[in-house]
Amino acid sequence: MSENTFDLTAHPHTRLNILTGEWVLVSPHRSKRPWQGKVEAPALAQRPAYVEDCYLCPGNTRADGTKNTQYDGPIAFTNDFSALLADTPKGEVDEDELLIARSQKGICRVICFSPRHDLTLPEMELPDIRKVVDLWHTELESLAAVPFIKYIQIFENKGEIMGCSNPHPHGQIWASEDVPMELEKETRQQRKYFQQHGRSLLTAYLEKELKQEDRIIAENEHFVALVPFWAVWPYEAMIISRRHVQSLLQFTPAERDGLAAILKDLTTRYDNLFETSFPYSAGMHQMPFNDGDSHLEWHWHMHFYPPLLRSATVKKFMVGYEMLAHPQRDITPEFAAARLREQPVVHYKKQAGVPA
Ligand code: H2U
Ligand code: ZN
Repeated sequence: MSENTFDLTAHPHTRLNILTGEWVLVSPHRSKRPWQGKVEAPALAQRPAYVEDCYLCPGNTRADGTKNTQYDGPIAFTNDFSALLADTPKGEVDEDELLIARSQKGICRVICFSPRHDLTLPEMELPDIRKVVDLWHTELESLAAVPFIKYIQIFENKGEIMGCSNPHPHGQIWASEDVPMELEKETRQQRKYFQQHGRSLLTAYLEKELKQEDRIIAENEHFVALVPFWAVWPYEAMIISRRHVQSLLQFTPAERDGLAAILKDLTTRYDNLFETSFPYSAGMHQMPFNDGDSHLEWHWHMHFYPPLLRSATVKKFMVGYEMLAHPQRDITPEFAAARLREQPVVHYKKQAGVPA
């Protein structure tokens, strides 16, 4: 190929995130820099299945004095240190359009994925991950029944590096009175596309990705895991439902099984990549609730934002140009997808014979 022919695999370029309308700078030529790969021993140490002073283990006392039940599947409870509260008084501040604030009501929940302190999603058995999907469904349903709740964010911070406070496998749900910024952006972009083309943005995008194949990580009958064309984090991924549904509440039992399976598949590949418990922030995006709109433009999906770049300890920093201008990446999304695609779907600890 001539030096002057624009090539996505060789020349610096920007890519558009069609879900947010934001751009990322891709510098593929920089990943050709020589790098003496840091090889680390795989993290094989098992944590104990129960820890006496863990706030989340069954039967233990939480930070606020509440005693956990002897639970044997996933459980949810109201966050003892909720960032949003249901009884916040209504109010607004607007000082000459310069100092603007408004009150925000909400509900925060914590979900323990398993009674076992030592398991993470990829190490859990499929039927147990399916129970987490079912609990997300139950929680979503009951929070959506609260009239003042407009958006329900289900997410997981995994790993110390992501600020996760406790290794016991858990996630969170924050439900708020307003639709948060990321969701405002995604609603705007999806609505524009749906109005212009009469089908969901992610239906069309998924069709293109399945045809091109080079950013696909894994797929099953109901879901596809891929590295989005506009990924910012080195191994960023999305799970997209093949069916255009607005929320998790619309998934059939077979789709719930499919979601559990693709979650196990993707998170196992992540752990296998650097033979470590792969840290990330992940969460699902779906329609806002209780705003009188059926949000047909919305297409359910999950985002995974992992910080690791080259090994279990070398992470990407979002600094400098990225804080001041816009995000940048070196390895291409296509390279990242190929690395994840080639990973085995059996967890590396299982391969090494570490007892579960
Ligand atoms: P993170 O690990 O993502 O920080 O989530 C843990 C949440 O669990 C955190 O929001 C809550 C914290 O407030 N928590 C309780 O509600 N009770 C406890 O006893 C410990 C932690
Ligand atoms: Zn999204």
